[in-house]
Amino acid sequence: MTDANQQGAAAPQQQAIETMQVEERRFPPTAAFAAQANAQPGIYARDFDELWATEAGRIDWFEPWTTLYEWEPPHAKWYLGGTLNVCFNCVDRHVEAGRGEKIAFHWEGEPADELVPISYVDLQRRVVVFANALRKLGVKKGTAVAIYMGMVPELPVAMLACTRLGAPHTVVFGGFSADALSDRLVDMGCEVLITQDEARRRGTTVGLKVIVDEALEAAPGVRAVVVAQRTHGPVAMTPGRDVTWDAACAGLSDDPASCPCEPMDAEDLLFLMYTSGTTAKPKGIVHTTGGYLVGAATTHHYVFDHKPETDVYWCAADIGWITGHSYIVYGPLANGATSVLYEGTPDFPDRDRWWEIVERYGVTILYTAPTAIRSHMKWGAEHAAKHDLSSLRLLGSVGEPINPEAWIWYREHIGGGRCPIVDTWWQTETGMILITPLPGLTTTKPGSATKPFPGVDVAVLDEAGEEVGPGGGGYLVLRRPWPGITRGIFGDPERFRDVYWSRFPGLYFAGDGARIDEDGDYWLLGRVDDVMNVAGHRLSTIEIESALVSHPLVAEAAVAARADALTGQAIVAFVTLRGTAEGSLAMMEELRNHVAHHISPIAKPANIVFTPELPKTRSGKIMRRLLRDVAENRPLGDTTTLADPAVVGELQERAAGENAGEE
Ligand code: 7RM
Repeated sequence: MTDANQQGAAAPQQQAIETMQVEERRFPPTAAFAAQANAQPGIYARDFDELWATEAGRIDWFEPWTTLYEWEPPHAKWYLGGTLNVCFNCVDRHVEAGRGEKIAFHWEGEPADELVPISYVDLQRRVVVFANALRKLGVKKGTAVAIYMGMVPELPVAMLACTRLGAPHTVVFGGFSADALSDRLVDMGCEVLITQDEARRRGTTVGLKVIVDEALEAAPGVRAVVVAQRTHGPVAMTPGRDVTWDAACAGLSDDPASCPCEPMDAEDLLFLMYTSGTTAKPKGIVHTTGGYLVGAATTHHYVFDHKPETDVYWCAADIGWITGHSYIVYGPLANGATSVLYEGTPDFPDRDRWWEIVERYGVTILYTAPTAIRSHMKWGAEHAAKHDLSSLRLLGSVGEPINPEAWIWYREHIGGGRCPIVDTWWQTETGMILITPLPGLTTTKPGSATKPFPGVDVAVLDEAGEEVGPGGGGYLVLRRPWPGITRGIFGDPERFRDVYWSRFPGLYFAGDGARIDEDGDYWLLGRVDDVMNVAGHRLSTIEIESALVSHPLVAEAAVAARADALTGQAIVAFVTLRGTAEGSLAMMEELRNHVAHHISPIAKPANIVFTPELPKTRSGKIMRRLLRDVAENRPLGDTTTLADPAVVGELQERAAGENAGEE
């Protein structure tokens, strides 16, 4: 604490966010990968208009577009005048081209004996029947539909059936609370809800329909509920409103001609994806049809170096997150991919489940989140070592900055030291990957998302809106539109301007901090709301967390600030240890010194709370806002989107204990 104070008094800094981490490891592409890569030299030099006009050719248009884009910040439109159908592009055209027998999804249930290969023609039949069922329920172009399911085959089928009819959907994470669900149903004006009886989770079942029934008390606009029977568990059915999936589909045609793909305008609403703000009501992020699909398909092709004939691709995210929309469903299917779709958790029945899956299908491309990688690190490399992972040729990361230690572990223990890693930065609002290595071209650095995707114009600005030079930290902005950019917040244009466009007028402000290094590579520093101010130094969370994670006994760490009389704010670290290691005062001292040595005494946590789990969202992001509340002994804000709400209660107790110990 005194170190920080002295340093702060001696050297107040001008930077918007200070950076201290030095990472010198470099991983250039191999010649063999480069030779076969989808991204070839010259791609970064492509003209913006040429690039997005040419890439639009990946998609089949019913009517060709006439204007590439229109841009009047904050409003963007792409491929004006074009008409298309997303389901046609993701399903029908592959069948028509003779690729109907190709596997679209290797679906695998949580019970390991449920393996269902779904070919493109199977997918088409399922989608057509279900679209016919929705039509019978009165769904047509423009009808808002909600989907509240786990990772069952019916989930992508329901999404594609909606897009076939031109009905916009919102997918709500299976397991969100009744309140979270009803807020979204009401905000979008949903008339129909598609769900399942129960979801399977870690060997037990979680009732979804029972949550739906509670949610619908507050969402009277929903007039029909379709219930897929995943477990055939007992559920209450409301006559006149609820119908099982099978009953809704009974006797209906699976002939594509019986339910043609609705031609949609490029700018018609495709879906809403709600993101929870801190306390305010969730924002319905709008995505439209043409630009979104071009953006998802193009980035999926180049970033994952995807080869439809030979790759087995696995994005191990949940479809209820934007990552699942763009990189399990729409991007990969538009590109005719063969994917793995897995229902369960990584540690059920055992901690090698994922590696068993990689071996079973010969997965070549794996895309996951740092939180999952850190869990596997915590469990130990021996689980991966039991399986043949030699099919893997490319690894991806998304969702949070990846700690360099986790990046190296992923490369060594999962990628066998031979696979390029793409650390992909993007958001619900961006719809598609925007900052990423291109495998075969980019020299990667652990912890850096490296370069903007071709055609994407990114900058890092200081408080005053000036560009910061190499090495400086600041605010990440986008200066030009891209096809997948959100068209707004559903029903709330003012909030849209306010949240994203008012900090730097005319520029899209992502809410993230970033630094650019001497090579022009980007290092994401986390949400600017999480930046801490210690004795006049503005510190990002990631570097301190990564310093902690680089200690051999630390599995995972998150830092937050609490008020401090001397330094303004003081850092509190929440640390999960590996294996059987125990927290102690000696351990705390060791970790504080470790941070001091690895980055700077300024960054030394004032205290450390040891905890078996950190509070995370369903998509695995650490909720530092809640940690701030815990560190400050404040009542907790909204916890409804937590993966496991019990975690914070326990944390509060531990933090109270630690604080008492300090005094
Ligand atoms: C795709 C997704 C968006 C926020 C974003 C960042 C963080 C995502 C990375 C990352 C550093 C990454 N959509 N984020 N990817 N930070 N490096 N590769 O996560 O809407 O759920 O979240 O996630 O803070 O603003 S999201």
